[in-house]
Amino acid sequence: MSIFNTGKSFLKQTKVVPVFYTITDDYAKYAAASISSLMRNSNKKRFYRVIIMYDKLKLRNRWRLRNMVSKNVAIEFHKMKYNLYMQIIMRYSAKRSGSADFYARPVYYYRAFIPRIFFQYDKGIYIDSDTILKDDVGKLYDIELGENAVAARVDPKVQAVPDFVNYVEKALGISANDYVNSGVLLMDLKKLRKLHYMTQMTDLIKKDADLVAPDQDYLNVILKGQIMHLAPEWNLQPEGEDGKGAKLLHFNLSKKPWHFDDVNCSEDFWQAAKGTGFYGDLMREKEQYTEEQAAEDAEKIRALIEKAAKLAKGKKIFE
Ligand SMILES: [Mn+2]
Repeated sequence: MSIFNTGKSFLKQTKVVPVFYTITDDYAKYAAASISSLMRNSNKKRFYRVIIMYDKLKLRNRWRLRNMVSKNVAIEFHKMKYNLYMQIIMRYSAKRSGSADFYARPVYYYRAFIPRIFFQYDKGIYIDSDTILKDDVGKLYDIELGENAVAARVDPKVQAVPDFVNYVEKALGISANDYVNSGVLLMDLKKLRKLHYMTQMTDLIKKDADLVAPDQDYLNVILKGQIMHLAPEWNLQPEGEDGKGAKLLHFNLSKKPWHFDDVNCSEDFWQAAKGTGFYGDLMREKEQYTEEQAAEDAEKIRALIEKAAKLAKGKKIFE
């Protein structure tokens, strides 16, 4: 066992709620706020295991995250191995680095490895780092998946933009009423193993298709018809949505509380960030975020919408 494990392996795997984050050094500070909020809202009678998957992560960041460990929430790290799947993903991501390809970093695909790497679990939760828990994540874990492979929320950002709707319906062949956001996933790991999800994904990646939101597009295409729709409260997106009744806030796409002042529900983020060793880093990031960067980020979204519009006019991508 590495010194970065917390020594809580005595916890029975079946009783633990496993929650996965996938991060790089630049995400560590956001993940810290999310994990802090997860702890604060956890059921003190239950045990949770936060598993942070990474490729490269500074020792300093690992220490600071590990130090957040609490009585009922263990924190563990898993370093990604450069196996064949990882190589395929890294090669694919390296090729795509245009302004509209900011969803093409390898870290976005790590969630697909969860069923393959963590055989000890039959069920697990994946959460994006740009999130804040407002309720017990154990309640999300307890939702019955039935015959479905995953549960996720229908993507409100797609439904709000006609070019995205056209893209998912024409280019991917999925109704916008079914296309889900992959930022919060309740996964039936047993089922995903049985479906060879990772292999299916890398087989599609090998086709080298140009997509709008690769990891999310692959998930929707591969698991079509096997995705349960999660209540919006479990992936409430404060940009354009009222935060009332939220169980999980997801600062999806452009409006990040660590960049802007006027972000709905940003007080929830800063409150959670305060309890972590990353508060100063987050404050600094906000101070240093320039108008040029804001313009650049807005341009990325614009380019993404433009790309969606273009791809919607072409053939269906996966036949
Ligand atoms: Mn996100």
